[in-house]
Amino acid sequence: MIGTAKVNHIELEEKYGAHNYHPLPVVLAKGKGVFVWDTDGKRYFDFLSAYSAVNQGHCHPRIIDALTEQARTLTLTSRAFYNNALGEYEQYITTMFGYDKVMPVNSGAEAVETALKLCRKWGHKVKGIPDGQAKIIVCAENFHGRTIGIISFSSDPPSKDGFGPLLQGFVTVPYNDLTALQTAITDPTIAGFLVEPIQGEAGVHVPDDGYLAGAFKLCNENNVLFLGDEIQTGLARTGKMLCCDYESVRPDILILGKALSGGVLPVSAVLANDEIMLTIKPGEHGSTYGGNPLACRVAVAALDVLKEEKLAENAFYLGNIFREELSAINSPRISLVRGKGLLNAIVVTPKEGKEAWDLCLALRDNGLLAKPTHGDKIRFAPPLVITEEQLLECVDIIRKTIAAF
Ligand code: IF1
Repeated sequence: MIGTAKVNHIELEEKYGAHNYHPLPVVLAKGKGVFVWDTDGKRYFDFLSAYSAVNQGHCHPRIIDALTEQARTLTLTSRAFYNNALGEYEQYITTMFGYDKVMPVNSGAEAVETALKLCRKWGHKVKGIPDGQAKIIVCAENFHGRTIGIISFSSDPPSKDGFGPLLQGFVTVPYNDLTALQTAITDPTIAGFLVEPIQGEAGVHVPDDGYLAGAFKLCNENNVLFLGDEIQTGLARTGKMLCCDYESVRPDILILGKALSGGVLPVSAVLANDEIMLTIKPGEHGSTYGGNPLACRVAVAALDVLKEEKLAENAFYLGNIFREELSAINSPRISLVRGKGLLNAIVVTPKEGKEAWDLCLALRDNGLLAKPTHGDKIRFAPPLVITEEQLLECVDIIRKTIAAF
């Protein structure tokens, strides 16, 4: 509150903030576990989880304690010097995921860009692709971030139109299509294949069983690196620690972000073995905040919580119940239910001008927050700490809202 007048937060954002989002009209002020509260104290189930960044639930005490403890001690040294948190974190995360080394960075897009640089560098130094000629295969309908390099291979016009000139060196193949990948991958200048195990932004597009394993096999057979973007699907979201675990695929370059910090501050990571990671020498890559002590302590706590609270198992178990219950709502308005673990989406059939957005407004009024993606799809992704009882309560909210829709 400024003085006695009630601050109109939406007006302030409208007037003073970039208009690069179209938020659902709700102003949040507090978060705890699966719940968020608005400025009027109304409670909602959060079914977006900040795009899967708060898998551990809002303001998880273990993570907040790690943050506050380190925040009072040492927050940032830059990598010009060593510090007593980075090495321990690096050992922890590389041991947990089974890689020789980790490159610590901050945002998801920064991690994807880092992975692309590592892949190109390896392509040149190890595979022997002439400098400047390395190509990376990407999938249509991908979403890997918003930098100019990444949008250069987006197939979504709003993400790329008007931002040219774009980066070259990418080949697009249809997602979930091994034949197309097989045709593209034999080109000797291909250094890598970048893929989301499930396409989140495209509306939770789950590939056929065997797709990831088949793609991984094609990469191995053609000396091409498999780059797994697990920024949204990783860290227990889909019912396994990594979505690639469903098919025992171990990406040559593993990309993590979002829930790596439990929604507390931007932390991302790129993991790879020495043959790839050591192609980058001192002075060839970096970042001011990459590997800062605060991020290291928070990330260790965030990963601990995933394991100790068995959040992958919970997501696996509750995800099946969620999809069963949603599919049983045989409403003409829901044309599809798909997902893995607690990353799910429904496709809403518009009727009399009412579409997914309107359904989300009605869900908000009934105490559940979700957001449409690509027009007609609604992604449902609650924090993985949700209980069965809470999940069934949310199914009732969704069922009731759709019935009245
Ligand atoms: C927005 C989407 C989700 C990601 C994958 C890299 C990044 C993301 C698989 C980049 C980020 C966020 C970005 C946010 C909305 C959200 C999103 F709709 F954009 F696609 F989750 F599905 N790889 N996804 O999902 O990570 O740089 O944002 O930390 O840009 O609107 P970031």
